[in-house]
Amino acid sequence: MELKKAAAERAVDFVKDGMKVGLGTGSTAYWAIKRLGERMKEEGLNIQTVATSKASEDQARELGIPLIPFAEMGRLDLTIDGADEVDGRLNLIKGGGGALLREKIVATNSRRLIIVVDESKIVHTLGKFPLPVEIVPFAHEWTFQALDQLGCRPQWRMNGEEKYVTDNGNYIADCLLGRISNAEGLNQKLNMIPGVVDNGLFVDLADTVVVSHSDGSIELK
Ligand code: ABF
Repeated sequence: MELKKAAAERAVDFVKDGMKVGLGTGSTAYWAIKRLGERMKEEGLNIQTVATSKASEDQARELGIPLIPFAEMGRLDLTIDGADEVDGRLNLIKGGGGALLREKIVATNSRRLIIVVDESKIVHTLGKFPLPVEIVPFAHEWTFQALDQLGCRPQWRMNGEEKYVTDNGNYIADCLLGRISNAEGLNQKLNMIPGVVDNGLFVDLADTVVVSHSDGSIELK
């Protein structure tokens, strides 16, 4: 927890008065949102935000952080979000928390994407973390088969006995790839399957990665 907090708080230093900021999702982004709320109180920081999940939206609302609707977000100055894996090229796997679609839309609409992670998320090659793929409910069995035929080893994400449902009303298949040698190619292949809404590969989207280390240091990549 302390490591996640340290990385998140360092990233919030990049937020300046008047910015439009994208709020990420997950237990690391949580600390960034909390710190933004503190800075608003302490310094009178004036920002507008959009949230990548209902959970983050609720947290922002509780802290009195102004939220703007997606339709009005325009281009964001900065987004701070977590990740499940980060490789040496700053490509990412995201979506373990189930918010990958909104996260990708918000990240793509941001001038700068800052990823906040502790050192455990840094990998040489992406893929050990199961890659989430968001799938529309219509004909989802067929889409699942298409993923299987691609060699993705998909498994439905479950919520008890039921399939997990995203904030957008879709399902998620987690793909047990092990090793992703060509993230860009796989990203394109997956998103060409009809029924796939998007997947958790974030290729060439992160501008800065803030990594907290167990020796107390913070690294900017
Ligand atoms: C979101 O939260 C996701 O894209 C990623 O799945 C997850 C990271 O979780 P945490 O910060 O809780 O480890 O950013």
